[in-house]
This record gives sequence, C-alpha cells and structure tokens, in this order.
Amino acid sequence: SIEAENDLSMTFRCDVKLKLIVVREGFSVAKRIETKACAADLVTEFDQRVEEILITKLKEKFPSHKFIGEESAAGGAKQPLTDDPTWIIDPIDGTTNFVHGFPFIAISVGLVIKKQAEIGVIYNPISENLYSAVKGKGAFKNGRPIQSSQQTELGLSQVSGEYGSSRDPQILQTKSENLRKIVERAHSVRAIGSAALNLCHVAEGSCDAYFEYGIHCWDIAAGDLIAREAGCFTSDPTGDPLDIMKRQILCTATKQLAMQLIPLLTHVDF
Ligand code: LIP
Repeated sequence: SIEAENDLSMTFRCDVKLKLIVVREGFSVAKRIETKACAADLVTEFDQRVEEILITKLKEKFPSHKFIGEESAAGGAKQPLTDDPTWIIDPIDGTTNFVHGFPFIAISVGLVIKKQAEIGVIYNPISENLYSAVKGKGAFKNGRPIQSSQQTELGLSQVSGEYGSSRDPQILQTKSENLRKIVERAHSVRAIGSAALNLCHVAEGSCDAYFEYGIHCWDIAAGDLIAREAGCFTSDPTGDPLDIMKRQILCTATKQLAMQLIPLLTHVDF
C-alpha cells in the first residue's frame, strides 16, 4: 500500500503531461464545456483526458484491478463497487472552479479493497498541495503529518457546505435552510466547490466540519480516508455509518461536533 501511495504521489508531482494538460493548457484558457446530468453539472475535455491518463497508468501497474471514474460513468460505463481492488477516480474535482479559473481544483484517487479505503491521494495542481493517506498510517500534506482541529463546539466552528449542481427548487430550498441553520450557530459557513478539498481542509484543521448531499463516490473516496487518518469523524449525515455509494457525507473534526450537526440537518434524497 505505502509503495503504491508513494508511486501515485510521485506521479502527481512529477508527471509533466498531467500538469501541462491541467494547469498550462487547461486552467487559464477558455474551455469547451459540456453539461452532464443538468445545466450546472459541467465537464471539459480536460476531465476526460486526465481520467484516461490515470486509468492507463494504473492499469499498467495493476492489470487485474477495477476502476470507477467520474467521466467513464458519465460515458455510460456500469461501475458497481465490488469487493475487488478498485481505484475510484475524480480527474478534476471542482470542474466548475476549473471552468471559471477559481483555484480550488483537485485530482482525487482512492483505492478501495473489500469496500474499505486503503489509499487516498488528492492533488491540487494549482497550489501544488498534495494530501495523502494509507490506512492505519496517518494523513499527510506535502509529506508532513496533518491533524483535525479537535474542535468540539459548533459555536466555534468553520463549516463547509455546498449547494451542488442540482437546481431542483425543493432540493435547493432544503440545502439553503441547512446552511442557514448552521451559519446562525457557527463562526462561518464556506462553499469552495470541491468535496475532495473540503475533506482535506477538515483533515488539516482549517475547517472544522463539512457536509454535502448529492456527491458521488469519486468526490469522497480518497478524502474520507485522508480525513479519518487525520483524526476526523466521518459518517452519513443521519449518523449512520458512511456508505460512499450513497451520495451524502458528514465529516467533522470530532464526534461531538457531528452530534451537534446531525439534528440540525434536513436530509435530501438523491
Ligand atoms: C463537485 C463536488 C462538489 C459539488 C459539485 C460537484 P465535480 O464535483 O466536488 O462538492 O458541490 O456539485 O459535484 O463534478 O467537480 O467532480
């Protein structure tokens, strides 16, 4: 596991092709944008190219492993999560940020075996921050150990939440109401547009909690492990155990903080 994590981290840091594609060619130029599930669910040719490069490279090393990728799923590939070793890939998490040149974007790759996360690597090619974790071995940012804030009080917390891409009026109303209830009680609410980076921020202690309804497994597979290895508590927003295939997540610096957030949330079904 550690070897595979090192390999992947090196690939992100050193792969000139990946960097050229995402940062030089992609980030600051006008892009050809398409939509997926709805008008605010965006994809660019860069998402597809990055996913292709990652899957090709990983397949060379691990020919028997399976893959779940955001853009392969959008292309119609059936990708159920089985007990087999499976790489779960979001080639550009924060695609809307990428489209607008807002620098919170990340490549997120997680390895899940028997439905348990073993490796998580998240790389922001703009800031060059690299977050990583191997199960049982702690979480790291650019090679240095990171830890959650240990915050236990909602009243002293900075919380991340997102509106997501659904424009269904009922869903938006519930999400807004959830965020309003939290901002009334907390220090602040933030929405940076990347689930992967939101989880890294709770892991490193710059945010105390994050929750979202409507995400996919590729947005959170790596970040969930990084957050837990940094001492965070992750669960379903109902308090049930987290199921990464269920499209919702709560991540907090401590379990006490989760217990204050859970009763405030009205749940949204996707
Ligand atoms: C994004 C998530 C974000 C969510 C967006 C979108 P993508 O992932 O990371 O948290 O609010 O709607 O799902 O599509 O950029 O990979």
